Amino acid sequence: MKSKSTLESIIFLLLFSFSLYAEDGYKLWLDYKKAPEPVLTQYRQQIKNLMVIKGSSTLDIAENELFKGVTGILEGHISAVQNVEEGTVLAGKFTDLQNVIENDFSDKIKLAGEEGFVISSEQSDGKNITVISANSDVGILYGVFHFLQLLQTGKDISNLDIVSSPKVKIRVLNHWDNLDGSIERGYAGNSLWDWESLPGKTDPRYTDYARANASIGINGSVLNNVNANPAMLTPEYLEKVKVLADIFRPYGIKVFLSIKFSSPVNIGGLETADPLEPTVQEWWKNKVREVYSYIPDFGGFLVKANSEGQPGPQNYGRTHAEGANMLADALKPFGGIVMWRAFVYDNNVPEDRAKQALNEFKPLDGQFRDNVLIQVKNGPIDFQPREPFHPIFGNLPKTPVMMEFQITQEYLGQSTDLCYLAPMYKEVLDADTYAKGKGSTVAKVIDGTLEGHELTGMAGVANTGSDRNWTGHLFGQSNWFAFGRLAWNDQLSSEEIADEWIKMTFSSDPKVVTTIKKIMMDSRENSVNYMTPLGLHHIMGMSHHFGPGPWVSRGRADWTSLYYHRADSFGIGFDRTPTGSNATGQYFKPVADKFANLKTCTDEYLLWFHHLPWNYKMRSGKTLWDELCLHYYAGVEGVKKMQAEWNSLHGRIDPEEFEFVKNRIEAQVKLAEWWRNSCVLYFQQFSKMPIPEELEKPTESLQYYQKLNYRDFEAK
Ligand code: BDP
Repeated sequence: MKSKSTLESIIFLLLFSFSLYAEDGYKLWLDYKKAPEPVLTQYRQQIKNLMVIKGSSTLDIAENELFKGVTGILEGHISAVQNVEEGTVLAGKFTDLQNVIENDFSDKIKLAGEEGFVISSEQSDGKNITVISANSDVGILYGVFHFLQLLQTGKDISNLDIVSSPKVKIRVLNHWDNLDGSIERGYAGNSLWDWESLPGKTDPRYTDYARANASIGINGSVLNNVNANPAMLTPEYLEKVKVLADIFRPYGIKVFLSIKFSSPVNIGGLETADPLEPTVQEWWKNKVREVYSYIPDFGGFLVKANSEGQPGPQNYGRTHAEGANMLADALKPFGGIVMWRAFVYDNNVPEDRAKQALNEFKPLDGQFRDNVLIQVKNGPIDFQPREPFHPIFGNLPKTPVMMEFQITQEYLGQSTDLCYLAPMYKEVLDADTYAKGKGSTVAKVIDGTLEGHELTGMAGVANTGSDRNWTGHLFGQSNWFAFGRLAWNDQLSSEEIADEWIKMTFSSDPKVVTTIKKIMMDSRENSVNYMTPLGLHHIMGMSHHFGPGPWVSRGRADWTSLYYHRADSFGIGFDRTPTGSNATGQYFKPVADKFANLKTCTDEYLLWFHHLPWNYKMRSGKTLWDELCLHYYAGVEGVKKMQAEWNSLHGRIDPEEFEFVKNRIEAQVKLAEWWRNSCVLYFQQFSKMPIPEELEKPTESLQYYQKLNYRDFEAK
């Protein structure tokens, strides 16, 4: 009896630890699960064998992936063939396939461009085959991943005719990783890069990281924090960087580095970093040459200069253009680029922070070298739950402007909250700047079509770390995924991307897909509601940026909450109309008027642009105060709904993943309530109006909520 129960518990433990290992989130969206019926039977009829025309390490990777994927999805062994047969999936460069395929598809392959691919159902010698082709090796790798995605998401593959190419050229993750292994605004453990053990020792995760990125078309990694340590450019570190670059290369990923503008002084022994000083220019030229001696395909530099205390050209009375151009000149002979950030604002400048970046950069339009991109955060303040699009978009017609999205949820509940960010990314990409009349969307600014720029890019501040599941919250993976998918194709909808990710990550069970999609699609609006509804912004806790902090009043004015919400006995909100800071005036005409006019400014941006009385009558007919309360309460209710929806999936997805997310949402409910109670009670001090009767009142005092420690709200 006793021994039996021991045996049982051993078996249980074994099973449990197996499942622990199997479904701990490590595999991301690349866990090639068996396809459900009826598609499984169809796929088995259509895919009989595989053939990859090789010739490079990238193509070896493509072949391995194709085998691994198809074997998993079809749950069976698939053989390699040397000649095409009926049902072959054939992958290879266009030049190698031309003669095998009956139809001429040279036009399609032209459209695919340098990195894109073609996937089509073709005939070869009367046999039906599926072709994955491209002009480059990495294009084939992307094509293979896309083909596998079609299978993972149950798509019909009988009549394929796909041509796909990326909308932007530079699709890059920005890692805010420090050399000591910590990550600024990282919520998934430590840095993936183990600088200590590099270059001697590598980690299989470096390869898995590269593979995951390649699977969604990401082609660059900025390895270190924008608040850069100058040591990054020393030979000691360049040797380590080289090892990572060598691992990433066959996956089509280029390495970039953040640099500290004062490096010539910090590590070069010079007395100045003045960009117009010949010795400084020489120093950078030599340094860049040295970098390329380690990494021949090095991507270039990312620069945070004259921003939040970082040194820059202005320390020497020079402009951002002069600083950027000096670096651009050094990189140009090697094909490198500069991504120069526009995240600049200064407490000592007596101007609305939201206006400062455009004021700074507008006069410089046309002065940058052709290998410089200006990297702009999606909104004019700082990765808030909701911001109007940054007025720089459309306003620097002569300069390539790239997007900087934040994937790590610094202001969106970090790794405690489930918040799917694609709707936020899309909101900005789809916004119309009217720079050249109707239809001048931010997406068109970014992908270069509005002004005819060749150099284009999109950056995402990464949420990856050393946690087994990569991103802390399992749903953080969906944001990494969504960023890559949108950088490839900004026309995809949030729903489509969610649909793909759910099927690839969890299951194709319709109940699972519908339920999770609903949760994801509602999640961001819920966050906005319990954090910063109606256009409020920057009212989070000081420094850690996690919980509520509408009361934050100490320190630099533009880092306080009071600066942004401006609540007083009259009302609340930041007047950015012509009677206030006139930030609305930075937008093109119809947009400027839309934001400035109360009749046309939508509720989402109301308090971003207007300071309004507490009893202001909203579109709903309710007072501003009542609406504000209702939004805060709706946010919490929304999370509770997500909780019930998630819990309804019990038994339908992997138990470990189920429990993990369940726990996180429990923590999120508490966090949302903390935000709601704090903000409502805090603002009530000014409005002096009652919380609408139908809403359940906070049980404690404002002082109580104010004293709570944010760490107690982090999901464990
Ligand atoms: C802010 C972050 C800070 C970053 C800064 C930036 O709080 O850690 O250094 O952005 O983007 O949101 O430079």
